[in-house]
Amino acid sequence: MRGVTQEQSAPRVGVVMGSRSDFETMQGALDVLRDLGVPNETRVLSAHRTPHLLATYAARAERLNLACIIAGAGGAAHLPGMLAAFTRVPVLGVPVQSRALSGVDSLHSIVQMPAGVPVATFAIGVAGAKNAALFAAALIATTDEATRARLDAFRAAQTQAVLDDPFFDGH
Ligand code: RP5
Repeated sequence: MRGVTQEQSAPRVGVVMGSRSDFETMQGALDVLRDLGVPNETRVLSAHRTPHLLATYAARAERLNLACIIAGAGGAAHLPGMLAAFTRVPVLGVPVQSRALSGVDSLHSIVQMPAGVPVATFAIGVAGAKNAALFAAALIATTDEATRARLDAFRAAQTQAVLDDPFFDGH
């Protein structure tokens, strides 16, 4: 029983960010993972400020057999690409909205990976963080029935919320 409990609480997704200042954005991913019951762990890792830690975390992700890593970063956002260089664990990149260029710099930095080292890239900001978490849940749902059921319920509730809106005319 103890072993089962440990296995259930072992992280399946890593949520990492380049700075504490990214937390407000990445909270969107953490909220979704919590609501869908996906065990996860969070780290601040910087491609620029803590490059060695980044490499260590990539090795940990493989050791834990994480389903994926959600990596958020802003500006010269090298974190997702560098993680992808160090591990075959799929990396889902979230461009954080930067002050100087509103996140377009982050988006371009993350999405324009050269062929051979892929990073799945999401929208700028909280929408991207939430969708990355939903995508992570969908990956896990391919082999985990409980996650599949929770994801289906989330989507059904989302649809129902539109149908229940008084402005919806039924057509
Ligand atoms: C990036 O630089 C981080 O991902 C963050 O979005 C940005 C700014 O970091 P701080 O100066 O706020 O720590 O590496």
